[in-house]
Amino acid sequence: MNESHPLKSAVEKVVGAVTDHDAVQAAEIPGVPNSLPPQLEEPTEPREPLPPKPDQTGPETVSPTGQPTGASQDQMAQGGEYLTTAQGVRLRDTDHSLKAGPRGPVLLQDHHLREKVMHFDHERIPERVVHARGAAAHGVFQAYGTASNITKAAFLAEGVRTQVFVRFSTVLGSRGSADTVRDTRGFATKFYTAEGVFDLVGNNIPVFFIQDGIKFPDVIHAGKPHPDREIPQAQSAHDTFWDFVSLHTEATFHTMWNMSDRGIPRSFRMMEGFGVHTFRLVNAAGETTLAKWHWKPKLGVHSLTWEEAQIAGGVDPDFHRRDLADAIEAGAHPQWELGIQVFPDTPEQMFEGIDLLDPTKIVPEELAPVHPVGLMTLNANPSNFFAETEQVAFHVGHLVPGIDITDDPLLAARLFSYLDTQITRLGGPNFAQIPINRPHAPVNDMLRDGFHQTAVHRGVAPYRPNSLDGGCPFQAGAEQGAYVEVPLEVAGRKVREAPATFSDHYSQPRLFWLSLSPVEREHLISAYTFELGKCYEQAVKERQLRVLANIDPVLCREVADGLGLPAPEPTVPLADPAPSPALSQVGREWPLDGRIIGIVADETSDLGVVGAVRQAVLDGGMTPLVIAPKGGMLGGTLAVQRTFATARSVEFDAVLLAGAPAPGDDAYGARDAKAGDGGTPVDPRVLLLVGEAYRHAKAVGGWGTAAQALQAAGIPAQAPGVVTGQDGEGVLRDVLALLPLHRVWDRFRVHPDVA
Ligand code: HDE
Repeated sequence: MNESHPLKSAVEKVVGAVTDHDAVQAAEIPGVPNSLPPQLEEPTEPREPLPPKPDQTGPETVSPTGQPTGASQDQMAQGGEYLTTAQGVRLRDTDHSLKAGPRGPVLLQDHHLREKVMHFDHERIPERVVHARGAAAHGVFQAYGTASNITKAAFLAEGVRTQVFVRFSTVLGSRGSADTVRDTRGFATKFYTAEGVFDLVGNNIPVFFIQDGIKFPDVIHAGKPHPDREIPQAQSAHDTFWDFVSLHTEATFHTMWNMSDRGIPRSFRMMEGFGVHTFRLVNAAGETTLAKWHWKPKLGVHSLTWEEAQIAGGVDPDFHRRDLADAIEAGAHPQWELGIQVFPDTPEQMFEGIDLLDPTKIVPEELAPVHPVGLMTLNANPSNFFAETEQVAFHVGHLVPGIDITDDPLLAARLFSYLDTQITRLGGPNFAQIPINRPHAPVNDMLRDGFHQTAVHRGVAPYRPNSLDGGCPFQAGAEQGAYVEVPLEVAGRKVREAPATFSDHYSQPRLFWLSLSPVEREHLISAYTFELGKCYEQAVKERQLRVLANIDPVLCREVADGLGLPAPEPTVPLADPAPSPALSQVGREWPLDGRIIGIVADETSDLGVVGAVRQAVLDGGMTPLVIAPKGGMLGGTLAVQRTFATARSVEFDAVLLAGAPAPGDDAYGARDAKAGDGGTPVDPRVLLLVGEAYRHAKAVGGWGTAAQALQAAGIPAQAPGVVTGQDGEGVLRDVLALLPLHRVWDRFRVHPDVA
């Protein structure tokens, strides 16, 4: 994000020295669409397609059978300077159909028209049945070697670097739905290991709604829009969801996580990830250990406020997608430590009274610490969303030697479902050959033919045993790196029932409640009240209140109060668990990489100071966005990224005012309803911006005449997290000192009973 920014150097490479001020500043601010700015007039000379932007890459160029080709990624993309048919024949005109005379009928013989429209007609594939909305990035995982005593997985051996592709997602919404809805987030990682692909298909919440995979269609049908009107989109605030979870009380804990701040993350970069199930790790000696996977973000766990999430859903439905791509483009590469909680592999598969096969339970980190085993860095954006993010196919059954499954009944259904669903979604059984899914290890599988077969197999004997192909491929033994299932004893009566150890649905929700800070509890109360308040059916609300009564009386009473209903008594004795401080997101400090700082300025601001503050933000690894009354260059020197009309507070982690801008020329309701009646001495959009930032407990700062603007916005000068002064860079320093806590938590008022 400075002189050496990759986009700037790429632009320089193509157009020569970049001297234009605008281009330099554009290069520092992520988000431009291509690696070269377009010229104003329609180009008249052909040229090769542009390379991807420097922050982008594509799948490794291994062959469909996982073998290195040494080919450059350019060869996966289309090339040549002239338009062709799909058969490579050059075309003279793609703007007019072939007709019998300019006003005559279109001729059936127009092969180009037919090919073009035929292909377009089939551009869409089915979206994922869940997790349809997502964004992804490439990266690398480097192992610490700390897990080598308990797993022989080669990618976890010390110093081994493994390419990864990670897709984050929401669960309920359709592909075009908003990013910031209240929902669980998917966190799926594909490790292209030397021993084949390992997929860690997790969520940002450590538990699940159901204990048995046979209930997955039920919970998803309940959460998806109502089947008659197909509303509401991408949210759980409706009757069918609460009808189901209030009856199916094993969903209580997961529902509670969704209602907490975890359900509305600030960024994919600021989420934890969890494998949810307990897995079985195997070391070289064949010894086994039970383990749970955790991803710990280097930037900490951070969430939106509900109002921010709602505003962002409208003003920037791509909020999380943009955040991830922009951060990577800006060089703020997000990192997570992979960690494991480990438990002895006893016949009971229990730990401290917790059934490790129950995916609705956590093991508090205070009981079983998370041991770091490696570091993941996401360092490149995909170069084509469809080819990579849409076509990537994860599967919990993509395991490598050293990692095995347990008898978690939720995991069992997943082991079937992921392979199965790809057949519909990706149109046949050969999806492993799609470039983003190709293993980076040689494939010799005897699987043959099928739709979209892109390998050209040799040999005549894809069967075993054979002699015609010399008996090949041979089966490997464990010593040749074969995947060998742990030879466990299996016994039992054939029944359809859950174990008694799965029956406690309330102790851990109570543990969660007791572990949250007062502000987080308030957010939980308001989320339940909001969601149930959107339900129509009284019985559904009352039934869910009964569930809440079994968690905590204050939680239940406050929600009941908001709904205008009496609070019921608990039906089970309330547990008294020790709180788990690790569950709270409040109180710790985190780095600021890739944060967005809005700087409001106009012609009356001291632009030298604004420039210096802007540069200091860039130097701190963050993105400064200059917000001015109109676009273009402020004072002829400072590129404007947002105008008072286009800016909205939700985009910024902190807002700085370089003065108190007078109303812009367009500050009246008919032009911009945000401006209302106008008539304020400071532009009303600026007052809204800073007022919202203040309300959302963000740091706010200003210099020059900014104090007047803050006063006009009703922001008390002495309020926590409000910084004013005459020295712009000093104000920035004080504001940045507030940001590591994520919010100015003291600004939220808390009900005395909740504190
Ligand atoms: Fe999934 N899930 N799931 N799930 N899941 C899918 O697979 C399923 C569950 C998760 O970015 C589908 O390729 C069943 C838990 C993620 O492409 C499907 C059950 C966890 C993603 C499927 C579960 C997850 C999916 C839809 C209960 C966290 C997105 C498209 C037994 C540990 C992956 C697809 C991506 C996607 C089935 C429960 C995580 C239908 C049957 C628990 C992150 O196969």
